[in-house]
Amino acid sequence: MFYETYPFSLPALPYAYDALEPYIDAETMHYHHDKHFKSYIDKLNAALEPYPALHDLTLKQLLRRDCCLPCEARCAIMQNAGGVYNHTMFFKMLAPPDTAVHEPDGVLLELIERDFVSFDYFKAMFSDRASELFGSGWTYLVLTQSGRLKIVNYPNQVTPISDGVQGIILLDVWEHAYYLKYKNERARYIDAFWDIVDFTPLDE
Ligand code: MN3
Repeated sequence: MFYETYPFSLPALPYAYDALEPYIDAETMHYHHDKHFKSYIDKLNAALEPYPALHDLTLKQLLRRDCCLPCEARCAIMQNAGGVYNHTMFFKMLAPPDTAVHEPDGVLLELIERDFVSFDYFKAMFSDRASELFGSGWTYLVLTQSGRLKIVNYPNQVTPISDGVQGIILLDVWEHAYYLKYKNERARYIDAFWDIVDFTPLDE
């Protein structure tokens, strides 16, 4: 997906729509993947269509090119490319509760223990940051250029690429990600996330 260029297409979910039950319900997954995610793909393609010079760029190249995009299309391209990038990462790093790798190991675990003391303490801090995110956005664990892990809240469809850092795990804190099942109880959705997050390394 991250090597794809215009026209972008909706990647299939790597598991069944009901595979994340009871933590995320099938109806939410249908709306989230088939409507919300698809809408970012469609709007990104529409925004890029008039600009053949941008048709050979990957998602990351587009997101890094923020300053040099055509003025009149810059917002539409950045917002929708961000939506495509964030949702691609998000659906890839979830997995059915019985197959998900619930805890990191190796280098990532060492970095988490160095920067957050323990994995449990990291989870509590990540959950707190997701709870306090105001409005719509994403909570990310990122690796900075100096090699430190940080938990960062990004508004709307901003991505870690705009900070020049590498996203590792992320949680969609837009209401569309949880409202059908959890209504106003965002904390219950955040708790459920830890049962379906998959620490199998991302193959970027
Ligand atoms: Mn979403």
